[in-house]
Amino acid sequence: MSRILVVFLVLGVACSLADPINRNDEVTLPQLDGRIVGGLDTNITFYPHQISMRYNGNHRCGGSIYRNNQIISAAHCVNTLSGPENLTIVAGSSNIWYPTGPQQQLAVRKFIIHPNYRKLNNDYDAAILILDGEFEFNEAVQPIELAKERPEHDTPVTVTGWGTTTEDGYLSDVLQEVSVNMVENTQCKSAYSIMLTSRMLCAGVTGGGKDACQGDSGGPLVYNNTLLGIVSWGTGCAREKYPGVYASVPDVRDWIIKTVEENEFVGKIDFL
Ligand code: 4AZ
Repeated sequence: MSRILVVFLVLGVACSLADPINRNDEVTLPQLDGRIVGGLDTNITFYPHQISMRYNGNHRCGGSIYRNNQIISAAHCVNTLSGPENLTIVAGSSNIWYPTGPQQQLAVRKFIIHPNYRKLNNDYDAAILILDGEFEFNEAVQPIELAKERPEHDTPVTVTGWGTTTEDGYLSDVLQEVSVNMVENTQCKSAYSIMLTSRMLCAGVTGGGKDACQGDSGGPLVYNNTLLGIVSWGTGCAREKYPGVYASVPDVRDWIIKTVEENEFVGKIDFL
């Protein structure tokens, strides 16, 4: 009896493995046309404030150059680290695997997380990284100014990075750019409810397909050549009705300016 059962079991398993219908059950994901998600290859000289934050040499997050020795990124990119050891900042290259020019790399001296950062919902998701040394500015390495206010609903804004090109996909080797539109917080609340705070802003496109994704975190959302947002979080990537969420730079601007001033000389004056 048990032998007959085993034969049936083996036959059943063999049939199900050979059955093409089973393979057709695999979920077919929508084919998106590019990277970041839905973006295009770009050149660092168009986004010379963009940096790659590396942990033990591996790309971890994006960020933006604010001063020659100071980087703006996301708190959640560094809050799980005990200190700045093993963090480096790479500027001046479009490609994270194969440098496209004279890229510059500096170690991180210290990082400062926004004092109101809340891990639970990523409120105030901003951090400043003070570098060990200074970047030399050129056409591929430049600072960016801070936006003073939010543009109105539907205004096109641009996000860049080397993050994954699909949810759970791979990082992009070439820097990606994608244009998304401002989504008012009142509307964005329909996706994120009480998780969305007034220190966050949302951007996306109707129908989805364009967004920041994992590895873009900490990187810049740019409007009018100013830093408007810091890539922060979202439900998946590029999903319809789930815009990307960014730390709103106009809402953490005063803290950035104060903190940058307080740390102006850290890492610069070693002889005092
Ligand atoms: C992340 O995990 C992440 N679609 C970044 C951005 C978005 C989602 C997730 C927004 O770093």
